[in-house]
Amino acid sequence: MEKLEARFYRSLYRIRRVEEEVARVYPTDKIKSPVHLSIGQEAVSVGVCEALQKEDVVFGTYRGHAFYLAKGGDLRRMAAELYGKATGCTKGKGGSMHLVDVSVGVMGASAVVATTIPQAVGYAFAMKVRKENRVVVSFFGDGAIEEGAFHESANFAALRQIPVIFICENNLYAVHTPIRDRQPPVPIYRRLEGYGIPAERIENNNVDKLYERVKAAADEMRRTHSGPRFFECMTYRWKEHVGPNEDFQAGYRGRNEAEPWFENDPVRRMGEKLEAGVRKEIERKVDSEIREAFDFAEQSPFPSDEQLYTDLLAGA
Ligand SMILES: Cc1ncc(C[n+]2csc(CCOP(=O)(O)OP(=O)(O)O)c2C)c(N)n1
Repeated sequence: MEKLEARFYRSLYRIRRVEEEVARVYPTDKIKSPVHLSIGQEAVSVGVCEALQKEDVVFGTYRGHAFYLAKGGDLRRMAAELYGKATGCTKGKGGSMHLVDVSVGVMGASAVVATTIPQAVGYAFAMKVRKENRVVVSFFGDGAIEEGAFHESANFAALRQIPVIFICENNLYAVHTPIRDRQPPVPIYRRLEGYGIPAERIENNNVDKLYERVKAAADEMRRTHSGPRFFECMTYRWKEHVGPNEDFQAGYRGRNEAEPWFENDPVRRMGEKLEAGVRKEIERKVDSEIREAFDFAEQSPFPSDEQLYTDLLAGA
């Protein structure tokens, strides 16, 4: 069986390179939707999704390329979606912020902060009622903690012992406002004690630790149908909030703060654990997959006029 490190590296490198390609193409205006890149934060999606099984499901946010790919989403259909093409995973109507691939358990993403948290809890509640042995993961940022939807969801999940794993990607910012100006100085995970939800913090983009802890939690949930868990994952966004560029000149954070995160790059570090030949072969295959997927996106048609009116509202 393939070594865990090789699996991790393929997923980490693939997400990084896809997003670098998005950043490269973006100025041409061929990508028709705003993009919120996860460059720097890939370890969270990879650590979590590698710990899940195919039939487990994830809900997430507008910063969704990483979990979409880590959970097994189709890269060609994702690239086409960014281009607004009919072959995209939501037929070109959702764009980067609304990626879905139900066939691999990517249940959806939303541009509205915290809105997919109650959806994840509701889905997990239905699974519990049906006594299914699956696990639901809800990804969200530190900003979502400030929304009522998060607290109502946490309360309900604790009360009904719903098998949902909350993954808070704490990158220290909501758009340009640092967490210290938005929240009391108590670590997020500690605040979950108030709901009686077991919670812990994973420091430092630590993909191995996150994998190990989420796998243990998911396995236990499957076995015992136990209630919610919460992980606060410390990570850092390298690029601007929305768009393909760096923004250290914008004045709300300095490059010096980012330097330790650059030095501790989990993609490079995982690659260094592999034998050079193995690493190069992974990179070669991923690079050619990306070229092929972006060509597919470029060559695909836009939706026709008639298609623009389908799939917008559920049938009455
Ligand atoms: C309900 C709602 N309020 C405000 C916004 C505007 N908004 C978009 S992204 C964002 C910051 C969210 O930060 P965080 O949840 O930490 O996620 P990150 O962007 O850091 O991944 C805000 C306030 C929104 N999209 N939805």
